[in-house]
Amino acid sequence: MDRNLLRVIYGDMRDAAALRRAIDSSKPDEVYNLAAQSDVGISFMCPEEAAEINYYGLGRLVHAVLDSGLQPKIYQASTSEMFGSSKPPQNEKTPFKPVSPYGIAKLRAYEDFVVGYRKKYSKLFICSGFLFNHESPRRGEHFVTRKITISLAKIKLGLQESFSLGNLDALRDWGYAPDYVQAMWMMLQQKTPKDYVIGTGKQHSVRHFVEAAASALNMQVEWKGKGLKEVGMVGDKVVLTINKKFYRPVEVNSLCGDPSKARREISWKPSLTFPELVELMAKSDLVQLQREQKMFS
Ligand code: G4F
Repeated sequence: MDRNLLRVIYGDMRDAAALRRAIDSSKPDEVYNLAAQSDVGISFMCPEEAAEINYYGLGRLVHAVLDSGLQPKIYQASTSEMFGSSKPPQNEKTPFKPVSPYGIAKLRAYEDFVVGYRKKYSKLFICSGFLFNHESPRRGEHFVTRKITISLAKIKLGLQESFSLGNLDALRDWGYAPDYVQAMWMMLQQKTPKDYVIGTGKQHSVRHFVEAAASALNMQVEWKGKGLKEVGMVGDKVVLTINKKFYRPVEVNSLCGDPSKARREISWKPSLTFPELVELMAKSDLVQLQREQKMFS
């Protein structure tokens, strides 16, 4: 990328004046609000921060746009966590039943500043994607997918013996992050603002993700025991244990997006299957670690 095309403006979702300055000085055609306290587990520990950034932050941003007199199109990152305990498959008509401070803050932001302000300010173009989990080799290491791929790659190279997870049976709809960024852009190219579910339509358990990532690295995981005593073995070695500190106080058990509306109206579809995504992530971590090993040997 040409570095001259990118200008970083310092700011904070908690600072209305900083947001106003960012809008005034960049005069954007499109604004993508991806800023969030995005770790669901952390939101149980820091619920005020979730509200401050994920709810009030969007309010400050929308007001900065309204006060500027400019009319950029705004994309708000909503999330499958807003569906919470609603049964899958989830689509745009599914009732929202969030169970985490993260999901609740995102839902309030959507209801007040996307749906509410769209009615209140007729010239405001604001829309939202209900994005299911989107992953890539760039995913933060505290999210479960990347935690699994990097840990297994380290185990494969003899750099680590084992790692721990929480709930292995949670079901998620995992897709490839660049496809989801494409969907956000497509939403803003529409004439009228509309909201879309973006997901692959397929769900897998955390357990299945572990098995697929191990298999991409030519390892086979076998499960022994039950509950907190369950372990994942490769050959005669325990590579995975369960630690209750990684369980959430309230879990969203089953998410699976129905992206029919996005397929129909903006021709969006995912480009990678689940096994392709897992393999991409696992092999990327393996290659990166091998490169680092060579550099420091
Ligand atoms: O990878 P996760 O932390 O993602 P989660 O909670 O589904 O949220 C992600 O996707 C949402 C939808 O796009 C975003 F809105 C949100 O910002 C974030 O990007 O956890 C996935 C599942 C959960 O059920 C969790 O309980 O994995 C389970 N899990 C089991 N062991 C674990 C672990 N999650 C983490 N982070 N770490 C564990 O050790």
